[in-house]
Amino acid sequence: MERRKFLKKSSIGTAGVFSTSLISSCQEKTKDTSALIDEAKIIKPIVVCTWNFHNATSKAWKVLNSGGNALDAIEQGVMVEEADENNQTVGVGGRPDRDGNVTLDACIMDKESNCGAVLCMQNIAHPISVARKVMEDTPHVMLAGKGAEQFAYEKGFKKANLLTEKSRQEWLEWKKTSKYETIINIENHDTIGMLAIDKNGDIAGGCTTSGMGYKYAGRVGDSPIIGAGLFVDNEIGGATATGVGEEVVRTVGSFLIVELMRQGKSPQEACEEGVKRIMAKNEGRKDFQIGFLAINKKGETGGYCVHPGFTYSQYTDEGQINHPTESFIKA
Ligand code: SD4
Repeated sequence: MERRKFLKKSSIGTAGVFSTSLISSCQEKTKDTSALIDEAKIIKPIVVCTWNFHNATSKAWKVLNSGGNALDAIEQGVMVEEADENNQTVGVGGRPDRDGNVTLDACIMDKESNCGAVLCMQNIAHPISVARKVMEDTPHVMLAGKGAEQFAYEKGFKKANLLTEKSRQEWLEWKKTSKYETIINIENHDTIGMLAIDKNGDIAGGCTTSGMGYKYAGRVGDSPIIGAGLFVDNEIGGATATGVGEEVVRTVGSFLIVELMRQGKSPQEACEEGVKRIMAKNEGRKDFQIGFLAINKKGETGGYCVHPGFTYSQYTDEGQINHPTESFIKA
């Protein structure tokens, strides 16, 4: 009895010593990394987002350039796409699930690793703002479905019709030939993931989508999952993803990319490694697109994708540019 107690105590002791030394070595590494950053060389403020959503980066830039913080820039930036009826992968105008219901996913993360998300939420036009309310006003990180919608009403959000006539007509067409089967389409894109650094050098990120078109009812992809569709560590950088979420979830893609940057990779190298990890688990498959976008604490950015075609929009005090990216499968 006494011996068992001793063993238990000593193993806890060992684990304690081990984890303490592990934690302190990690902390040292983190400290070293930031010590290497030459303040004068940091590009800030800066905002980047998936695809060529220049209106979204313009809006975010206005917030950053007038001294606003990265979190406000993210929220206001991605709201531009959520409100755009012509973008059929985000917010109002998004393609419905196979039953004809538009369900939205979004998440947001700040410099202190606070985060909030809504999953599979209907009838609310700005899921990113509801995600922020989850982060700021509840003890939770994620709210899903009816609960998320109810919470949004409690916070003053108004009920909105998300299904536009265009998306409804396309869904009706799809129903004629689809046999009710969801198809993973390599052109399934236009989700917005955004990363920003404000004038104080603090990073935030957000991601918002209507998900895969004609998905099963209740399906949730990577976009509202912290670590998969988005991850921010204010000491290191941030990453976000677009494309077929199932594959991003399987590798916890955005977390992986931030961890690779922590180990010393550039944002570009980290995104390439992230895509390669996914492709290693999908040998021979060519039927899906994924794009990763990353930024590090210095304001360096990178992007990489499975198939050609992924671009990202960037805004700094040098103006706005569109970055094409390289791809794993060549054109
Ligand atoms: C999802 N990743 O729900 C999202 C879809 C997407 O560009 O990114 N489309 O899987």
